[in-house]
Amino acid sequence: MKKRKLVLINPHPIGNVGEENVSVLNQMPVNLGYLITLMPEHWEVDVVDETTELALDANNQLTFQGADLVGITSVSYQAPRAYAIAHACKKRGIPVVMGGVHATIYPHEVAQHVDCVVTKEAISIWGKLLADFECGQLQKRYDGGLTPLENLNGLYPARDFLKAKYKYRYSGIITTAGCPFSCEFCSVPQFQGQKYRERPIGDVLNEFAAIKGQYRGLVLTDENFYGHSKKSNDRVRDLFKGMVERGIYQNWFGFTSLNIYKDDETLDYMVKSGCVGVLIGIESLNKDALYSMNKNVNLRITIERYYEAVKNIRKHGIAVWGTFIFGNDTDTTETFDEVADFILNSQIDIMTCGILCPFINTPLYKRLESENRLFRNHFPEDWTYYTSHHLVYILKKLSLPELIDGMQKLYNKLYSTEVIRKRFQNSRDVLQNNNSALFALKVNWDWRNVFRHLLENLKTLQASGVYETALERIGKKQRYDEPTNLMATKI
Ligand code: B12
Ligand code: SF4
Repeated sequence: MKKRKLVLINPHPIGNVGEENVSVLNQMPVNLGYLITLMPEHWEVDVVDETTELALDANNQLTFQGADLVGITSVSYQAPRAYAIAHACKKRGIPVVMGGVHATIYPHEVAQHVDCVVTKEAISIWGKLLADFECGQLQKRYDGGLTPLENLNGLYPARDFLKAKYKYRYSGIITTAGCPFSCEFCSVPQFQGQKYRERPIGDVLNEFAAIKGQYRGLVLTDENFYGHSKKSNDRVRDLFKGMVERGIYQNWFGFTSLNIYKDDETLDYMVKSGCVGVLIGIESLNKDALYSMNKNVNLRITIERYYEAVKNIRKHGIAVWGTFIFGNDTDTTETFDEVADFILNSQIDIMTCGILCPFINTPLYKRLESENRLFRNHFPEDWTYYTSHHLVYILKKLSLPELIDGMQKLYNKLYSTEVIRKRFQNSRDVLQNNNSALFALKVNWDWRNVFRHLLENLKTLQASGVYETALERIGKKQRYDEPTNLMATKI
């Protein structure tokens, strides 16, 4: 059979500083790892992860040779870079397949830049796509649908292959997928579906066991590993209990919601299985902001219980990593102090934050578009701003200088060397778990750099005059929430 070569690419816009710059988050692209596992024997594979090595040289020529087919993964902010790579492939006559979040949510745009678009999860159609390609019948679109996670039985991403090339120290592992909620800003319900899919725990345990000790840490790629019902809560307790019983100790962290705080038994198994932290989307301390985000999962717990929740999780030796969103329509100049006080008083171990981001086709995107508030909407170029580390719409109650001042204040209160040190001391004292405390320190340290870039992005926006022009266009002077300047709109 004719030998063929596939090159898989994780694109990265040059100069972007985001979560990929946090050491514990800079992990191998497990999505590409699944595609590699599914490759037929007569295919040779190479990978280019642009967070480490560029796929294009200074003249926008490909840096790799010999590909018969190129596959690119992309979330929205990576799309312009993905298209630049696809154009370079086209010049060399190499067909390109693109998949991932952006291709799933915005396939008609992607189709203008590549030969073949794969929507949703590729596992079920990847073999067919390759076979079609081999007989010259590559189709323009394949829809992989949502994979029942029972189908992953024994199918693990090709971690050894990826690690051999880039020496990754962290990896991801799937235990569930999907989310039944529909927060206004989030792409997950559209992309992974609203059904909460659970992978059989025996299979997850086998995968954990197969890679035990090979990585400094694993990230559970699930949106919420704890789940949304008593049944899923029981399942996940059995998973961590299974890790403990099988002696699979492995440092890991995952995303969940605050409601896990009441489940002492599960928290106990979690820490015994190696859990160092839980990342929780707290998003805001303002009830109206949570209502407008449709963040029911937090509203149910109630903001008043946040302190108790943080305290109880920490009591088990697990670091609490709270994420916050700024730039909400209800945010005022007071919001930043309120959040900083909450972080310091509740002693949350890690706080990371972003600017509200209207990811494509989310309810938030549609609302801001209908209110004429988006000013980064020259696509595809402007997708690079859709990371949560740029402002892309006109703020409601805040002016841009007020947002910058507020974020700067937050930075000063939480990220000075002295405060980071004090918080580390507190993590060590309270968690009584060096792994968790060091994990928190590492993230805080790396996040300080990401936060500086976020501030820089806002200041660059202010200096560019783009925000002022956007305000003028809709007849406002400083913010959306002020009377329209009719003179300006007439002009
Ligand atoms: C884990 C995770 C992370 C991890 C790891 C990311 C990584 N590089 O591996 C961390 C925490 C580092 C992270 C960072 C970021 N993330 Co993130 N992340 C996720 C999460 C929760 C799961 C992704 C995952 O690993 N799934 C498991 C793998 C196996 O599935 P998959 O990626 O979907 O791949 C399948 C298909 O998509 C398809 N496919 C994918 N690629 C390709 C390529 C080809 C050629 C083909 C054929 C098919 C194909 O087939 C795969 C197998 O079935 C998703 C939400 C979600 N539930 O999907 C958000 C999500 C992808 N992240 C998001 C964002 C915004 C980010 C950041 C920009 C945040 C920031 N402010 O910095 C950064 C970007 C970092 C980067 N360079 O990618 C958004 C993207 C939204 C959008 N429209 O752009 C999502 C959807 C979350 C959300 N709230 O909306 N993320
Ligand atoms: S933010 Fe979390 S809870 Fe809300 S829809 Fe997205 S994944 Fe679900």
